[in-house]
Amino acid sequence: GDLSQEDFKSGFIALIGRPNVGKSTFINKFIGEKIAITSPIAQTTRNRLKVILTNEKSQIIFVDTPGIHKPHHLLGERLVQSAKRSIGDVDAVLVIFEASHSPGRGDAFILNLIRNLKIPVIVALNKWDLLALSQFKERKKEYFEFLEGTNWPVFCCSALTGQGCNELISEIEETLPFGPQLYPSDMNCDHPEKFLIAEFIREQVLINTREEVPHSVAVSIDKIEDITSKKKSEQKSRTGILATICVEKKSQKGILIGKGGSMLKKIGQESRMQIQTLINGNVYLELFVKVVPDWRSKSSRLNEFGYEG
Ligand code: GDP
Ligand code: K
Ligand code: MG
Repeated sequence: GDLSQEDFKSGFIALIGRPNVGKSTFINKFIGEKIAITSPIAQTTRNRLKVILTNEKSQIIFVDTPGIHKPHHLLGERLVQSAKRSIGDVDAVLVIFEASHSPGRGDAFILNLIRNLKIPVIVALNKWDLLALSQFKERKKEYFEFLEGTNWPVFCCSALTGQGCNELISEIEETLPFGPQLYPSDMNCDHPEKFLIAEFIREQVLINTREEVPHSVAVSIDKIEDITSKKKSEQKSRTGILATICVEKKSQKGILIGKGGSMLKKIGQESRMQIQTLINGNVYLELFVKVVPDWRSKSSRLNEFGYEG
């Protein structure tokens, strides 16, 4: 017979963890396509991104948060505020630790932040794939000692390989309250495409320039327009996108453009591929680089780039 509406579960779960533990990778794994941006560089996720996983029994809404760390400037403070605010609005928390390391001071900081929460907490020990068989027992023991007194369920898993992820999803489903479906079944992300396009470009900047252009980079999308040819023979859709990459220093602009424009070309080509997959059509992408001194310290600038205060 029909599945009773009363059996349906739905709710919000915040992903909490230090930078680079794999929060965004988890989200992408669950959804089965690339939504959250991931990179080996910390603080890639700046804005809270909601990702929605719907099946016949439940709707899980993940809230991806920026990695929590000690704030060094205004942007850093906003990242921590944003993470804290996410915890305030949700039904449960998924806290992710990196099993490839023993628990350290940064992990203790996270633990203290959530220790006294009144909502359920689920623990994922991620990157389990990086451990040698001989390390399993010892590392598990370290984390169980670290988490002593919490009674939270603990899952060993790998967001990269998918190992242990189904069990984790089942536990999250169990934990969520009974409730109606909140978003349409085919909606898997709450951000407009424009936001994701900017994030894809920013990701390629971070990947290609590594440490040389740090987190003082922001991307604004200036124009998106349909430039599909009117000719019947060229029916494939084509979207034109103009975007500006803002950096703080003139030297960073130089690095971003590269010798004879080679770096900017590479960033453009690689982000164009990602955007084409996202919007399922051809893309013409034009990138500009602009120096905006000190944008991270200016409140108005932060608002302009979408970082709510
Ligand atoms: P976030 O900052 O917490 O969102 O972390 P990301 O999802 O951006 O991941 C940071 C880095 O760790 C990326 O290079 C990922 O590919 C890598 N990573 C994430 N999960 C795993 C995992 O389970 N195993 C391994 N080996 N690498 C992972
Ligand atoms: K990251
Ligand atoms: Mg992230």
